[in-house]
Amino acid sequence: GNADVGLIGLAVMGQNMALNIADHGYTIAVYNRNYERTREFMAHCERAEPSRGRILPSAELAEFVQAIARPRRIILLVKAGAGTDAVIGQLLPLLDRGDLIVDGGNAHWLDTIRRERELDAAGFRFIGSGVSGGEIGARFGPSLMPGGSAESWRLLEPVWQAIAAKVDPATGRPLEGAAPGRPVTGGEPCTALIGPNGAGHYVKMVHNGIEYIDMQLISESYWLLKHLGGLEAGAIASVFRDWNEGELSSYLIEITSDILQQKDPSGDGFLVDKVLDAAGQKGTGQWTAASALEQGVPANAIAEAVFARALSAMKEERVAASAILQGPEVQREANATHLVDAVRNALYCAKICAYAQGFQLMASAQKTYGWQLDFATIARIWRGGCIIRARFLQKITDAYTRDAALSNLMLDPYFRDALHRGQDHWREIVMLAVRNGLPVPALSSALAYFDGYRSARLPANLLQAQRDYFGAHTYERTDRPRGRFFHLDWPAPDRPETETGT
Ligand code: NBP
Repeated sequence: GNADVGLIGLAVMGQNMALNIADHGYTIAVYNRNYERTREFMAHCERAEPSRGRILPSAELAEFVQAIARPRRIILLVKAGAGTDAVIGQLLPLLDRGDLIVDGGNAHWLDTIRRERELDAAGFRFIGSGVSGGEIGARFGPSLMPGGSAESWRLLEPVWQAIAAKVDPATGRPLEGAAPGRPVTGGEPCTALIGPNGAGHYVKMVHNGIEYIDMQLISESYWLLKHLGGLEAGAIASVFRDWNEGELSSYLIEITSDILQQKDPSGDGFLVDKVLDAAGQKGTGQWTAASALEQGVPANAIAEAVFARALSAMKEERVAASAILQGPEVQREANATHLVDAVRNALYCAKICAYAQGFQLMASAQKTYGWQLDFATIARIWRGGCIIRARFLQKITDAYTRDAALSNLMLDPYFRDALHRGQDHWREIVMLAVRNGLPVPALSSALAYFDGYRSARLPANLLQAQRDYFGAHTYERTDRPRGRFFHLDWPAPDRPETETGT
């Protein structure tokens, strides 16, 4: 065969990525379990896609494999989990040693570690790659986060660099304007080898966790402007449009502005006011929070964003409770201009903390899994293509370029100064929300993280004493070196304090 690449799974993501690859001049063999999907896709290509001549459909998996030049590069975009294992199992007997399988699904990183190990032992290559940007990203330039060996990456790199989102190196902004058959050329591609085995999928997962908190922070800000400022959706759209001109400039702020100004196509008023307030989730936010708990990394704002979705989903229970549990009357703020400014600062400060948490989580995971992550590069490839793309990410790249070993993003001079500038407003906003009974779990937990992280002393002295009291868990002393542990028989304090071995 002489197709340059193969792709399995022609649902939304697979179709769009296949077209992206073909638009970049590659010949691509495609296969889907249910052939009807393949037929529909090819019919669409015939109607509307200039690159259709480079897309080669197969009805049979063996025929598909034979159509691809060796060493083969085969991209999987099937439902993550059992679907991925099933496809790999069917493929293996048809492949030759040295062929490369690339899993572009949202796999759990531990599955990716396992698959890479199993395939490597059998003589095959495997890359688990995060793909971000939804269907539009897949079509015209996603952010791609591959994990695998350097040799595997050499096979995939030209394709991944070609199809990834491109960023203007001078401004750090995504290059736009791609259309079917006319991809964007030039610019820095939003992809780089993240690390071995599961590193790419782990980083993609953290990206999604950050996406959860970014969205939650924006939603809380909208809620405060609505209830404390008394602004209607259309007015809040203008606020977000202004914010999109400054340091908050990002894809999520931009689409929020679009969403808020959208009128209800089937009635009066704004559509957002009619959308049911019950959030769904597909699991990557939950994985991020669970991984943070497992690693003992305080990513509390990211976890709050997952819990906030869970609480929102209890719609009927909340409606029933709202008739029973009472809070304060909401008092409008007289000065809307000040409110808007204060909310903007609160949002920006909390966003810095949220990203600090995401990067701390990755810093911890790399120790656990033996990766060496380059945080400047990770922020760099998130500048375009993905859902969290933002001007802000250039600042993160700059911070890790200044100091690759930065222990926390908040300590970088740029972000430190931003937190110092914004924190009065941030505190004011959290206090206003609390006083008015408006829930702001993300804005307030990020503030608790900031205040906790910058506190040389915390009340854990008492907590540790409690642990020693009921469980003899011992304590260290502020007036003794770290690593020396003491115990007191608290109910009988005339017994002497003892120093224990460990
Ligand atoms: P889905 O996640 O809905 O998966 C549908 C595809 O998986 C179809 O091609 C289906 O084939 C195939 N499939 C299934 Br289900 N079980 C299979 C099996 N046992 N053997 C072979 N094929 C099987 O598609 P998607 O939304 O395009 O997402 C693809 C991947 O990309 C997923 O892992 C997803 O998590 C990830 N992702 C999605 C997005 C997004 O925005 N949607 C973004 C980033 C990553 P069939 O037609 O025969 O049923």
